Amino acid sequence: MTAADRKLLESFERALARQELRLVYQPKVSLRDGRLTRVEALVRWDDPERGPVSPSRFVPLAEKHGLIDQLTKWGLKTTLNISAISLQRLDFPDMVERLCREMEVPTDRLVLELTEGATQQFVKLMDTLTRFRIKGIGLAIDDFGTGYSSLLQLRQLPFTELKIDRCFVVDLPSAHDSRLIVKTIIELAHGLGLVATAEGVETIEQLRLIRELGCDVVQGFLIAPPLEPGDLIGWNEDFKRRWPELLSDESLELWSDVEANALSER
Ligand code: G
Ligand code: MN
Repeated sequence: MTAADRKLLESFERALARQELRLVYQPKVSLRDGRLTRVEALVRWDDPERGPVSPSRFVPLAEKHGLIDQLTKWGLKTTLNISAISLQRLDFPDMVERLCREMEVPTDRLVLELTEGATQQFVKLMDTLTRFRIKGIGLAIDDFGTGYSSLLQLRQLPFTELKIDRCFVVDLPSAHDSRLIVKTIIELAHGLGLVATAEGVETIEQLRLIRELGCDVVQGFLIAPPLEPGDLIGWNEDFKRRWPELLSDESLELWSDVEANALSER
């Protein structure tokens, strides 16, 4: 362990003791019926000296400190971001399974969201990923279409869900090429038997387009920002009312026809 990591770990342990660490939960809803399918758990740590510390820095340390306990206690289907570093340990799937058993949470309720990094290529993690799948744990490929993620992974690795990076979602209403890319990614996901999820949906137009293109699950500020645990039930009640309203615009049909034609003309 480096000196910086040791310091971070010490601060992290202090933060845990002082309860400065918290989890927020961002709903993921079905584009078919607007129902809550899972929540993505996101860790927030505001260190008094460092300020907000990125989960990508402390999550590898956090996993050893009961983080998963807190998540799974929630009894909701949960997706959890996992750093590729912890995946290098072959016993990691066993550890996650053991925690699930201790918390009496069925493993098929858990989906791990993975982002590929420069030094942690998924293809090198085949054994670990396969072990997760054998245990029934789902695997989502996060931020698909950017960074290091590649088509090779989809062919070779046992993913169950593909998350379309928000950079493609942002300009769906304005950019033809983004729409084509998203459409193709969704078809690719479905062809491979994967759930297609769109991240970062912030506007009604984006929501309608992504639904139009056949995406399965949506997540983003329009649906809900990451929420405090106590706010989830209230949000869910409210969203059941909001969902039909989000889609009930007669002009939408006309408009999406125009879009569909434009796409097929390319
Ligand atoms: O890489 P990943 O998809 O796990 O990123 C999750 C982060 O994205 C969280 O920090 C969350 O707050 C943020 N986020 C969630 N929804 C939206 C959104 O609609 N727009 C933007 N810009 N960020 C979002
Ligand atoms: Mn994620």
